[in-house]
Amino acid sequence: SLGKIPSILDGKKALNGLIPWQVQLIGPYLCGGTITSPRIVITANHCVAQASNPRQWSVQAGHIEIGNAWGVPDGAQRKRVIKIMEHENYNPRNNNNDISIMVTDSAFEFNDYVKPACLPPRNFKPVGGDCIISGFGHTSQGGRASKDLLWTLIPLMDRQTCSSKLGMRLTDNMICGGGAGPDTCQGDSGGPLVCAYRHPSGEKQYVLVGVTSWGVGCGQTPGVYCEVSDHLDWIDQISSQYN
Ligand code: 4AZ
Repeated sequence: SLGKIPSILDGKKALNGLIPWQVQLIGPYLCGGTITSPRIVITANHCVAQASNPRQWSVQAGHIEIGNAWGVPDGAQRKRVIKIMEHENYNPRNNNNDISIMVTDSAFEFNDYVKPACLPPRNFKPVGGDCIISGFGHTSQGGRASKDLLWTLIPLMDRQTCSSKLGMRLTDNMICGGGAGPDTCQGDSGGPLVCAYRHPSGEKQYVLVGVTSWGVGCGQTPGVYCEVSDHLDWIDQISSQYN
């Protein structure tokens, strides 16, 4: 089993191919993202709100060590971003609708290490069970980015409890996970929160439930995620243009 490494916050090192939908955005800020179809990456709108020119960004998939501007490691796939669709109702004051869509210049080649995450069914509300967060973000509050892709399990938390723990009002597009303990932190933003879903066929799959968005510090209070199932029509509409 994997050793415990000080984390995403309290995360474990991802083995190659464990989180194949995770990408790292290479650009002005350290952020994560999720591949949902060959040319589509979902990320947080706050990652691109101050850097909305697609030429500033590329995305790297298929690698579990943090990338940089200087070269593409063996086995990794890096694509230029040609279009960024910001959510038209993103609110920078409270991070409502903190989701944006990136379109890459060409299709990712799916293999053992690069695979899309499934979108959740409409109105999917994961209940109970744990979800997975992942990223190259800071391993402690005010700390440094992780050299390795880290992941951990977190439980979701109901919005009311979360709101009272954060002392903040939450919109109904925000979902909370974690609490004291494993958590996302700066640099994990835009990355995936996936939860297990039992497909009608009986098969269990992980679906993209949230986009890492914000929190009050790291590891002390719940992290807040933008709820993907609220934005399925928009995601489908754009994705279908880039098949
Ligand atoms: C951030 O700064 C950030 N603990 C992301 C997630 C959390 C806190 C901060 C949640 O991008």
